[in-house]
Amino acid sequence: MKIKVAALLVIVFIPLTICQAQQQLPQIQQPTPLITNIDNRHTLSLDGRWQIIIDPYETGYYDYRYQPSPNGYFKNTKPRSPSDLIEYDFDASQQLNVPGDWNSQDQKLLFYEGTVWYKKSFDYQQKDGKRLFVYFGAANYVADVYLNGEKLGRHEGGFTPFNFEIAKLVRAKDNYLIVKVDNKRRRDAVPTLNTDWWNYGGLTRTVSILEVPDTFIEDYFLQLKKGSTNEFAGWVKLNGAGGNKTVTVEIPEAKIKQTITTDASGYAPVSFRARAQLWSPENPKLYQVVLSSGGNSVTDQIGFRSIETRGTDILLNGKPIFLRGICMHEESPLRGGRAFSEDDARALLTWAKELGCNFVRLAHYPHNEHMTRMADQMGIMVWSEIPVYWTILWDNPETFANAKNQLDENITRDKNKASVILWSVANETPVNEARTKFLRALIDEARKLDSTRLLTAANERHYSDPNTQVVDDPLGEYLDVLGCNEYVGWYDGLPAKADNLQWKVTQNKPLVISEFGGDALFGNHGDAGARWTEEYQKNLYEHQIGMLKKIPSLRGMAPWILVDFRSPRRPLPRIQDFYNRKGLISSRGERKQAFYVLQNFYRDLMKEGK
Ligand code: GCB
Repeated sequence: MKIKVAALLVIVFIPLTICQAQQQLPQIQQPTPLITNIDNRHTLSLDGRWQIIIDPYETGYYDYRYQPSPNGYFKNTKPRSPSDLIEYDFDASQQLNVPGDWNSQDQKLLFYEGTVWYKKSFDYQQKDGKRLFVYFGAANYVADVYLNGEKLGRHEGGFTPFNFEIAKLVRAKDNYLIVKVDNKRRRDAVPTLNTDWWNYGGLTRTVSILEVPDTFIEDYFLQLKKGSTNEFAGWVKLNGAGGNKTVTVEIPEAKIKQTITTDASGYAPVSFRARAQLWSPENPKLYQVVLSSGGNSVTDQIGFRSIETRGTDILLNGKPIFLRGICMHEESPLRGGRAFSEDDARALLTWAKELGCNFVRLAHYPHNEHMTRMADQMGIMVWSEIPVYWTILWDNPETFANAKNQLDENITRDKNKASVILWSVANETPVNEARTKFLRALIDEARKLDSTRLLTAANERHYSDPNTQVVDDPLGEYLDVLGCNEYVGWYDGLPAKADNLQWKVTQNKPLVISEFGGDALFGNHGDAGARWTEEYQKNLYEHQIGMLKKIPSLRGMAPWILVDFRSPRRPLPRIQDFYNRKGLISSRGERKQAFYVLQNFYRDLMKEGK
C-alpha cells in the first residue's frame, strides 16, 4: 500500500516539477533578422579595449544552487555603501582587445575553454525616427548579450554574425553592454568536441552599433540567374514597412535603374536583363550597386558571374575552369591568433596568389567578411564552409537546427559575393544514413536560400583493391561538385604509394581534391624519407601531383594547407609544439620547399590555359 501511495506521489509530482522548472527557465531570445552589408552602413564602432572577467565556474551566471541568477555580472552592480558585498568589478578588471580572441592576448588564457564576461561602456545621443541595433561579427561560441542589465538574447555558433535591436534600452550616457562568451566544447554542438584547430574564444570579430531609419533595407540578393550571363535576379527586403513601399535598385555604370514595390512582408523581387562585364579571376570587375527606399540607401560593390557544372566540368561564365586552390584557416599571418582584419585577409590572399591560386578553400567554418570582400576584389574564387566536421550528432534535432542556422547566417552574409562559388555543408563525415539525411537537408536549405551557387562537401574515399581508390559517397548524388580529402603519403602509406593508384569516381560530376598534404617543420632538413622534414613534404607533393594529373574528372585541388596553424591535437615537442605543420608556409611566413613545387605546377597549368 505504501508503495502505491509513493508511486502516486511520483506520478503527480514529477510533471509538476517539470512544469515549474520550465517556467523558471529564462526565455532565450533569438537575435533579430540579420542585417547585411554592415561595412557600408552608418555605424558606431565598439571595437577597442573591453573590460573582462574570467569566470571558469560561471559564478556570474549561476547561483550556488546552479540556477541562473537574477543578479549576475550582467547587472554590473556597484557597492553603494562600504558594507555592500559585491564580488566583482568590471571597472577594475583586466582589459582585452575586441575584435580578438582571448587565447592569443593573454598567455594564461592560451588553453582556456570556458566563460569570459566582456563589458564596454558607451554614450549615445539618439535621434528621432532612428532605430538602433548592436551587431556582432562573431563571438565564439555561445554569446549571452545584455544591455544596461537587460538581456537582449543569446546566439550560438562561433563564426557568423548576429544583431539585436536596442533603441528602447539605450540612454544618452553610460550605457553598458555586457556579453558572456562561452567557448566550452559540447558533444551536441557544431563543431562538436573533436576538431583539429584552436578553439579561440571571445568577441573575435568587430562589434558595432548600427543606426537606421524606421523603415530600412535589411537585406538584398542580386546575382545573375543560374546559367545566364545577362539576366539579373534577386530581391530586396525592407524591415519596418508594411507592404507597398518602393525600392530603387541602381547600377549607375551599367545604366540600370529599376523601381520595385514590396509585398506585405516587405519583399520585392528584382529582375532585369542587361549586359555587364563579368567577374572572373582575370577581371574581378565589381559594380557599384545602390539600393534606396524612403530615407534609407545602401551601397555595395557586387560582381556578376555565372557558375555551373556540365558533366564533369565546372563552368565559370560558360567556360570550363580548373580550381588551382589552397586551404586556409582563419589565423592571422601577422599576429597569430584568429584573423579578423582587412590586413590579415590581404596578406593571406596575397600569399595564395603568389602560389598561383585562383581559388581558396576557407576551412572549416565561415571566415570573417573581410576575406570574402577581399577575394571579390582580388579575383579569387572561394569555397565557403560551415563547421559540420567529423562526428557531430546526426540524430539530434537541436544539432541540426544549429547547423542550419549557421548555414543560413553564412549564406545571408555572403550571398552577394561573386568570389563565393561553392557552399560546403561538411568535412570528412562518416558515411551512414543519419548523416546523409542530415546533410541532404542542409543542401536543400542552401539551394532554397541561393539557387545560383554550387553545393559541395569534403568527403572521403576508400579502396576497392590495394591500387584503386573509389569515390562513391552516396551524398555525392545531391552535390554539384564532389570534394574529396585524401592523405596518400602521410596517413596512408608513403609518398611513392601515389604512383600506382588508380581513381574511380562513380558519379559523373567534377571532382575537387579538397585536401592532401603532410607536416614539415620549416628549416628541418633531411632525407626525403624522414618525416617532418621539408624534403619529405616536397617529395609528397611531387608524387601527389603525378597521381592527380591522371584523374580524368579532376577539376580542382586545394592542398592542406597554406600556413601552419595552432592545434591542441599536435603536441610533438620541438616539431609540432601544438601546431599542425602541414603549411606550405610556416607560422612566421617562411616558404617551405613544397611551396615551390605547387607553385611550379600551378604555373604549368596556367601556361596550359587552366
Ligand atoms: C583532415 C582535416 C583537417 C586536418 C587535417 C590534418 O583531414 O579535414 O581539418 O587538419 O586532416 O592535418 O590531419
